[in-house]
Amino acid sequence: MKILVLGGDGFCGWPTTLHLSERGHDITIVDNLSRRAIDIELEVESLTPIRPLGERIRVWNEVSGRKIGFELLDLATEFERLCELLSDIRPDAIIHFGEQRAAPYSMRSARTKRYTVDNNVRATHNLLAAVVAEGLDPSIVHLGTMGVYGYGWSGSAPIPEGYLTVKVPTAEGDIDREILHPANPGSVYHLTKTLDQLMFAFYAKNDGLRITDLHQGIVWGTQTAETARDVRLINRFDYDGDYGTVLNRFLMQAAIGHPLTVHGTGGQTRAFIHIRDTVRCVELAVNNPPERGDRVSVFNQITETHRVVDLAKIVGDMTDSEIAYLPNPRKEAEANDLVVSNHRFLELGLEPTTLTEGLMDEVTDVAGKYKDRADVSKIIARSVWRSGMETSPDLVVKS
Ligand code: NAD
Ligand code: USQ
Repeated sequence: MKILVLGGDGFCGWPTTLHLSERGHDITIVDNLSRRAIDIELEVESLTPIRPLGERIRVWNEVSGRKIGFELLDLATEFERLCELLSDIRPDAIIHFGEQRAAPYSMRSARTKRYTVDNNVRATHNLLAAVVAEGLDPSIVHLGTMGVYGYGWSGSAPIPEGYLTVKVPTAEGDIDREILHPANPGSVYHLTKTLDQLMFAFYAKNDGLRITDLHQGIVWGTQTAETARDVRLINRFDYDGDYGTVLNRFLMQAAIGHPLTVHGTGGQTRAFIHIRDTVRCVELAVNNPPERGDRVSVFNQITETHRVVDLAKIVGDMTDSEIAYLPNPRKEAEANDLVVSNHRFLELGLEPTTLTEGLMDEVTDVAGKYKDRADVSKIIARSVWRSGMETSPDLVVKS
């Protein structure tokens, strides 16, 4: 298949690109390298030494014999160029990872809130409008987030895959209707994913676009079989207070002897998936698109759920690390239930990588190996959800 990977230089996009290229697909990456620019803005680097995208692509060609195309393009602002690219390539599938994805970064300031909305909403809408304008019929696979559902709204009821059956009272009695699950975003970033959902629903209904929305949990791990083939193909590993996600942060903190930074009580329950399962799920979604005229196909792309404090205890016990309970910089429930239905991927044959597999390898092979690259002053999360909220001072000071 000819596949465009939007955001193919990022943490999920790069390993997905290599996974699909290895399986013989003809891939073109579209990326404006904004994630690398944000590293410069935040004065932080991936813990792993990622190479420039051109070098990554050349090395992949050397080790696999396969070619990957690259178009430096801003999805949010370069609509005409996007149309030209679509009409030149006429892709069979488009995988859309190309958005600003950190909740803390999206809450940092009025500027980053506006950037996140402008970037994400325009990128998604430009893609949909360009596909329609060019008269194409690719299957579109978008990376959404579990955070569109919010946390705790439905108590212990399992979160369904996208749609909820509700009873609508009428004069003739109740009628059953399936509606998009109510949106309950917890940050401006998560808000943009709920807006994406509405755009997808509209374009599926009005234009018959074939769209799959993958509500993915928090991704952990770093490497896949393909990114591990040469050190120059290594995937990025974010550990800073804005972009680092909770489990990878704990793994990195354990590796450098930093206390594990639990926000609040750690009673927040979240859904998780290993990066190796992310790439497999995206492949399954590309191979199982909806039909023209179908509603948006939604999968919950998660393999397990855990409380943050339990993750800290697992990592702490394994590595003899302390746990630090810090003021929570976010406005979120102290504790929540989370039961998630994920049977659609399991039925398609996904065999999940569980947390117990590979956790220690991550600490030693990745976080431990590159620990000297860590800047400890970037660890504490300082982007607050409302001005005036308390944050922790640094727990470890640079020597
Ligand atoms: P990332 O920031 O590492 O990668 C995103 C890529 O998109 C970057 O390379 C960036 O340069 C590019 N990009 C952003 N805006 C663009 C634009 N306007 N034009 C062109 N390129 C643009 O993020 P990631 O962790 O790989 O996440 C990818 C997708 O998966 C995101 O949409 C995110 O919301 C979703 N997701 C990620 C996680 C996670 O834990 N990482 C979990 C659930 C969902
Ligand atoms: N947390 C800590 N300590 C830390 C970091 C985080 O206790 O050092 C807590 C947070 O307060 C939060 C939870 O861990 O309660 C998860 O935070 P996170 O940064 O790991 O994840 P989140 O902000 O939700 O965002 C990440 C990705 C985002 C994706 C989302 C999937 O950055 O792109 O959409 O996970 S989900 O959470 O399922 O919506």
